[in-house]
Parts: sequence; structure tokens; C-alpha cells
Amino acid sequence: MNYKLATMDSLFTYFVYLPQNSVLMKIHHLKYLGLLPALVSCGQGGGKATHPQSLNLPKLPDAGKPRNVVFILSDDHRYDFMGFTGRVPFLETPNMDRLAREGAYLRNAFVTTSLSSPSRASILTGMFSHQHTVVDNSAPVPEGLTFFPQYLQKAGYQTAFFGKWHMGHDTDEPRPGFNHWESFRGQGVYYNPTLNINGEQVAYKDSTYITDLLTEHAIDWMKQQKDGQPFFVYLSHKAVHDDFSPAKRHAGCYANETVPLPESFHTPHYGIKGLPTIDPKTGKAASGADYYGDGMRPDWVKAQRESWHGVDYAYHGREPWESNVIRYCETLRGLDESIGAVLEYLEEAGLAESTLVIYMGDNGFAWGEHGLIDKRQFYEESVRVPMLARCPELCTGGTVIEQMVQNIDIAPTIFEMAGLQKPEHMSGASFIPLMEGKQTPWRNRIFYEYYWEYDFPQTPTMHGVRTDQYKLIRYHGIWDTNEFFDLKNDPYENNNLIAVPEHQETIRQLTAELYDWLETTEGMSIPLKRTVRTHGDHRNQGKY
Ligand SMILES: [Ca+2]
Repeated sequence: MNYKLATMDSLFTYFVYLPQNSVLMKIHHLKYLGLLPALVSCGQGGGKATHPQSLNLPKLPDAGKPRNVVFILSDDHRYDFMGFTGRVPFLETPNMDRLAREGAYLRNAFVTTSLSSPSRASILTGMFSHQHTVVDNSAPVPEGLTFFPQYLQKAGYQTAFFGKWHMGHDTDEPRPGFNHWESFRGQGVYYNPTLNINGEQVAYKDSTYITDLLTEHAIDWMKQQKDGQPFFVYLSHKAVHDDFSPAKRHAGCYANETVPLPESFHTPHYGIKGLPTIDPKTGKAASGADYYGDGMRPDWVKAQRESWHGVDYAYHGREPWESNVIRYCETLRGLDESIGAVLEYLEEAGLAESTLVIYMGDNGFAWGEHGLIDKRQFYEESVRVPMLARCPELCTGGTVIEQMVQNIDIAPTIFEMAGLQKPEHMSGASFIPLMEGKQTPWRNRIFYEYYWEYDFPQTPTMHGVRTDQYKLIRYHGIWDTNEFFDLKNDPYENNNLIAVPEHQETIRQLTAELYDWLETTEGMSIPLKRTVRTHGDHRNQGKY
């Protein structure tokens, strides 16, 4: 690896990866001073650091006894579909509510790429998608990546993985970093799954429900752990991914409910008026809002309404999208009960006060916002995730954390619980100080990337940056409008201000920051994956 220590005004230090030369990098060219605290606190270093020199991490100076950690990950659970947020009036999630009440609610939690495999790879490696290069849901994990549980094992932890791995479809074989392994290929199934348990295929029958099965096995494994050796559990649910299938005890429980339509549901439908369009009043070609319609919504968004990922042709017409939302809510209840069962076990075992339990979603999910369903885009519903963390010895109940936290922060956070310093190539930071209510420098903006996928070609490649107030989204390789939102005044992103003169300076500054981030983390090229298979989009399905 090629890391160098850079300094700024002798006040702060951070590591910067220098791909082309080995001289110290001058920080002053990073004009975006607002980013510097983020770089300082969160070690915005990186690069394609796939071969760490050692799995032995130095101990933190004030390391205490290593704590047990249970990390519960769900699939496609959006940030606000939890009882206590009030977003969905009928939705009951008493155990998520309990985590928020007895622990911390990280209300501004985001992923760096809103897609299962890239986000999971970022959680496991602490790296951005362009660094680990897991940029779609199909390609296998590249050789040489190190997963954070490997470091925990080295530090003496017993580690276990239960559930959905979902990086590559071809194998469910045990992956490095886990003393105990239970998983399945690809997306898996909700009922009667077959699990690969430490290399052996075990089939379950009699309507065995995957969420319950994984929870039961995770608890059984925790019961077998010996006093004196810390453990780490990665409980990775299939729920609540499409095709939404609730536990039988919850099926139909919300059948008579209605989910309110989001404010941005009705985009200007297919607003292209025919080209070229000359406005008879001005004699000029239509542009800006005259062309894109109210709110300056991009054409790709309008077109996506009628696709697998749009409200007008959701899942290719399988059922009205509203019914999907209801089944999603019903499926969430089983997931919520899993959290409850884990908490109950920890209490019985006398571990509830000292164990860190983190609950998180792997990416967000739109339910009708901008006429879209699913994820991938950089709109709020897609990029925000639910995140709750409980450890009574560290954190007062009812703590609400406002700072922007990301999936790349999970590994550094768990390392702090193990008393370990995070490795240099990881870009995130431990959010334990935030849970403890300590003053700590923190990032004040987040960066985003998504790379176009062969299987779901409706959503273009995009890069973006988000602060507490603004969001800039730049689309790549498509003839369309970029987007800029004032989130303070327009939290649901209804009014694209990209062409408004008074925002041009901010847009220029954010654009520069975006490229500085990509340049300093080796993100200036797009990872390509072999995709030699039939095209899957609905316009050409099966034809080539
Ligand atoms: Ca997902």
C-alpha cells in the first residue's frame, strides 16, 4: 500500500492515498474547507487497498474489555417505516421502537451506494464502492478483499454469520472472517430455505420461515459461547426484500390499510413534448422547466415510472404497487420480532447492558416518491437507512444522533468496541463518541456513487454530494438534467434548482468537492464487470 501522512496547519492529520507518486500531498488544494473536518475525523483516505499488510490491528490507547456485538442487517428496509417515526400510522415495530427508546436513533444514516451488494461490501470492508469494486448485485467479490470480522477473529473474537451474504450468485460457501457460517445463494427464499451451514447443505421444510430460522440459529449460537471470549454476530436478514412474504402469523394483518401517497408521487408524465420544440411565443427551443416540466424532473425518472422500478408498471404488473407496500409492512413485523428475540436473549443471559446491538438496513427504498419504487438513486428515500444502536453501558436511552452516519462507519464502530484501531485504508469513523454524547469532529457532507447495471438499465450512473442543506446529483453518460436541491426548504426534493442563477456558486463548489473526493480515493474510473447474458429489461426481455 502506498499511504502517506499529510498535515494541515499542524492541527490535524490524516492519511491520503497517493496513487501516482509518493510525495506528500498538499491539502490546500482541497478548497472545500467544510470537508476538512470530515477528512480529519473520518480518515477520508482510501484507494483500492485490497491487501492489508496485517490482520493485527493496534489497540486503542483507552481500550477496555472487548464487548460483544450483535449486528442485525435487513434488506431494503427504508429509513422511516418504523412505528415510532409515525410515517406509516398503522405500522407496529415495538422492538425497533424499544431500540430507539433504550438506545440511540441515528436519524441521518446513509449508504454510500444504494444497492444490496455494494452496500454490504462497504459494510464489510469499510470502503467505498469504487474501492472494493463490488458495483452490482451479480459479480463475485474480487479476490483480496478483507472483511472486518477477519480482524476481530485475529483479536480473539468468536464470530458468526447468519443469513444473506449476496455478493455474487454462484456460491454460498463460507467466507473468510467467520468461525460459524450459515448462508444461502443470492436472494434466497422466504419459506423452506436450504442453508449452507459450515459447508453442509441443510434443507428446511414445513413452512419454515427464514427470518425466524436465522434468528433462532443466531440465538442458539450465542448460547454456546463461553464466558471470557467476546463474540460478534452478523445476523443478515432476507426480509424485507421483494417478493415480500410475511410470516404466516402476520399475513393479511394490514390488508385493509392504506399507505398515504408521497408528496412527489405524480411526476410530470413523459414530459417530452416532441423534438425539436420551438416555443411559438419566444421562437426558441424549449429548455429548463419548459422542457422538463414542473420541478425539472429528469427524463430518466419520468421514463422509469413505467418499468419494474416504477409505480405505473411495478414489478411488471405483478400486482398494484399499493399491495406491495402492504405486504412489505407485514413482512417487517417478523423482522421486528427478530430484534425483540435477540434483545430478550441478551437479557436472559445477563448481557443486555454490555452488548452493543446495531440494527441497520442495507439500502433505502422508495415507495412512490417521484413515481419510483426500489433504490439505486440518490433521492432521500433511496439513500437513507434505518439505524438504531443500543448499549446501555455506553449510551443513554432516547439519544437522537443528528450527524450524518454511513455504512462505512460500521466496521470502525465495531473495532472501537473491540478496543482496536481501524485500519488505515478504511474511510469511515466510529460513531461510538456520538452515542456517548461526546463532542467530536464529524463529517459535514457525504458522497454518493451508483454505477449503471446491465440488469436494471433504467437508472443511470450517478455521483452526488449531500450536506445538511444541499444535495447535488450529477448523472453520467445520459442526455438529461443534473439535479440540485435545497433540502432545508424542500425536504422531499420536489424542486430541482440546478439552473437557478443564485445557486451556481454552491453548485460549482460542491462539484469541485465531489471530484476532489473521487480523485483522493481513486474513484476516477468506473469499474466494469463482465455481463455476458441475456438482457433483462422489459423492453427487450429475452430477445438478446
Ligand atoms: Ca438491499
